[in-house]
Amino acid sequence: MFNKVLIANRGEIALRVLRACKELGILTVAVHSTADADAMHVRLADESVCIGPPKAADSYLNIPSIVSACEITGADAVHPGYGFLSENARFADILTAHNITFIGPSGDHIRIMGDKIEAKETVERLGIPVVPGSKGAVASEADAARIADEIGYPVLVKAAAGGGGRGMKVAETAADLSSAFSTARAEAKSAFGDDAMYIEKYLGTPRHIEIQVLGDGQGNAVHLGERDCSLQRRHQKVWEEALSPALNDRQRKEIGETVSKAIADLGYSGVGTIEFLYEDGEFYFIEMNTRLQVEHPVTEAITGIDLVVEQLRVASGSPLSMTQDDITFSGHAIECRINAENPRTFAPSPGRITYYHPPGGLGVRVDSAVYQGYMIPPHYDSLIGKLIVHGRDRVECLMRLRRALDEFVVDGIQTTIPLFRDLLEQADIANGDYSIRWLEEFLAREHDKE
Ligand code: MV4
Repeated sequence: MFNKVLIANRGEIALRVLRACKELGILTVAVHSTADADAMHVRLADESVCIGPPKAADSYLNIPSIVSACEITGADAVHPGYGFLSENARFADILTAHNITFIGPSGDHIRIMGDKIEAKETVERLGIPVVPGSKGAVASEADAARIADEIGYPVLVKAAAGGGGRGMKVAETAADLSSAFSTARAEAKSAFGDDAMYIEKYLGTPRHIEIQVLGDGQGNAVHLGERDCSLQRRHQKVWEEALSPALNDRQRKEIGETVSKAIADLGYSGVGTIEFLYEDGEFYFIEMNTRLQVEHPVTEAITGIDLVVEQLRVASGSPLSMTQDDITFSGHAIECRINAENPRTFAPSPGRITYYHPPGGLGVRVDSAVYQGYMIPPHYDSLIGKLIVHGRDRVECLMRLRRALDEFVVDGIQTTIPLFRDLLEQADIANGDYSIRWLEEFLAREHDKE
């Protein structure tokens, strides 16, 4: 196992990683920008290094500063958390070249999954079902029109370098294709400097269901069930739950086994998430994330497995400590993302937390790095915490969530907590009856009421 791990992140995820390291007897190094000198991850780490000014590009994304911090402190591994450098293949390669372990998959696996065309080709070869669409990149508008006619409208034009919804346009009919293609392509060119495009059948009202996997790079892999992340706003997840209200045990076993076999065959090491759209009983792969995800605690709640501990174990060269038969799913878990935002407009609301009282009790977990008196800096994303509740079934989980939200007090700033109280009043939420469109339609209805 590692002696000392540097955590190349901030906020709640830096704390999450730090906790796993401490429980394994590993020393921790925090890095921070000048804006984060008072942050909790800095206070709780064994050592800390200031790596630059507030702007992320100059600190948390500054590879030379982070490598220097490793050399100064003698860290033998780096955990990247999520966001920032967590899916940067060059960072993984540079650390490896410096004899520092990147706690994550190989640079090559990150690179493959970062190119959405290559990712799709790769997983399709491994037996994972994908969305019908172009074979590889689409060269020209004429090519696009021919392929779209074959697939049938509506179609979605996507950027190979995209993900998270950027560089994506729907063409409802053949008449829309030319403008959809050129708009999406121009967007991709300016956002990513890469205008390779592909085309897919557009699915109208799917759910977003993702499968958590864990591989050891030695030919072993397991799946840890799915998370339903359909409740999103502008490609930001708001509420995640496990297991999905839409799947039965037979479907779960079938897609889970398909995915874990593919991940084993790929020789993948570390945690990963295979994202699917799910519509009319069918799964369609869209992307793979090669990092630990924000919503990983719902999977931890229903499996009892510490995903960060598993990351540390496989990154240090241990084979998987479990087989698929060791993994069972118990009860139901829901995560609410608590953002420092206006709960109606979602405008950021940084500032000082004047009073803070998190909920507690059986089945309640709060992952957060804030505290009473903490000043939320305006430079980073607005996630200030996650409330994760676990119950024996979904009904108990919903009741516990309502109770926990009622206990939660965050004063001095605006948060998304009131949104979750409203969501719990909705019959569709109580019934688990929602698609990727549900939340934006709900917010539009609420807006019209005012
Ligand atoms: C799609 C789709 C419908 N059909 N692909 C959005 C971001 C990127 N991860 C993939 N996305 C989508 N791909 C096909 N063929 C709809 C979306 C999509 C979406 C997906 C998951 C969660 C929320 C979403 C919101 C809008 C669009």
